[in-house]
Amino acid sequence: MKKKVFLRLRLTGIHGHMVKAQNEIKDSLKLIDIVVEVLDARIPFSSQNPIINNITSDKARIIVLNKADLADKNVTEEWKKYFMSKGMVCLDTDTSDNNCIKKIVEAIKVKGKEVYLEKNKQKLQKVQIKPIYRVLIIGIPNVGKSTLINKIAKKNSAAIGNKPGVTKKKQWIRVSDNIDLLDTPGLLWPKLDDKNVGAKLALTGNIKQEVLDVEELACVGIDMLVLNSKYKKMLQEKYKLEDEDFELISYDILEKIGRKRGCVISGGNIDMTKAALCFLEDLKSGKIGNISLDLPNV
Ligand SMILES: Nc1nc2c(ncn2[C@@H]2O[C@H](COP(=O)(O)OP(=O)(O)OP(=O)(O)O)[C@@H](O)[C@H]2O)c(=O)[nH]1
Ligand SMILES: [Mg+2]
Repeated sequence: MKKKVFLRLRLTGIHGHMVKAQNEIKDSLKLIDIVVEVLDARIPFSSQNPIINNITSDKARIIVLNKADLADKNVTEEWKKYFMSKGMVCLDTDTSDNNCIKKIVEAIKVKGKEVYLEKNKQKLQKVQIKPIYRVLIIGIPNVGKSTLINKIAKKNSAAIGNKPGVTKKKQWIRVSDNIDLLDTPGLLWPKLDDKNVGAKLALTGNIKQEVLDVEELACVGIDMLVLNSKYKKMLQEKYKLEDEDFELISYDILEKIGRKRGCVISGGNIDMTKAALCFLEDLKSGKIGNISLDLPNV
């Protein structure tokens, strides 16, 4: 069975509410001391919104590579080196790990103090004894911004959910006596014309799967994994594929995966939509292994 693989993104409707979110964030920036940009550790390049760079360029910034528990650890280390070489503070995190949360709070306090001292250098008035650091948490949908805030606050103040677009409006949350965090709706750039970026965002769950043809997306995902010998091996082990199976086109590999995953319908045929959904879920949730889809400097 053959099928031409071409990924079509149907992304109508994103533009309007993203522009609104962007304007809201611009308004809030006046109050902000530090910007914490949350990226998906599996796709730091594809999950970095260039608009965020533009609207926050004059602010102190901390880069958080979240969901590091799902990413390829060596690649994440490379990304940390990359961001640090650009003079940024960069931390990799898994929001279920309290040590990661502590490190973020520590980094906010260090940066906050720097910003505060710089801001008050010229002023003659008495400086506050305990300044309050105002922190904007920003990033594309579903990277874990609200989860991170709740963990830092040690309470459920922000709504979370495993789908993009859970946070609808900005919300200030006091997380300690001297840190206020501003949770914002995920900000996705309106121009998603890079086919690879769109696919990577969908493969990691940062844009809704419904806007894509799931079978095509699964094929693109398989192609990406097969290109990397380490990930190809993970795929082979997970679905008990034979070496010869990799001579097939991705649609036929998906059919094999569907068979292994029990997506069989009458006549022994494979329900390809179900096969695609199973594969995509396995990939997204880390069941195939720790996989990163973006490498630094590519
Ligand atoms: N594996 C893993 N999952 C995480 C991590 N942090 C958050 N999540 C999950 O990611 C999903 C999205 O989390 P949210 O905190 O709602 O994401 P958000 O960035 O606030 O999303 P929007 O409000 O839609 O912009 C939830 O299912 C979280 O449980 C992490 O470090 N590792
Ligand atoms: Mg949220």
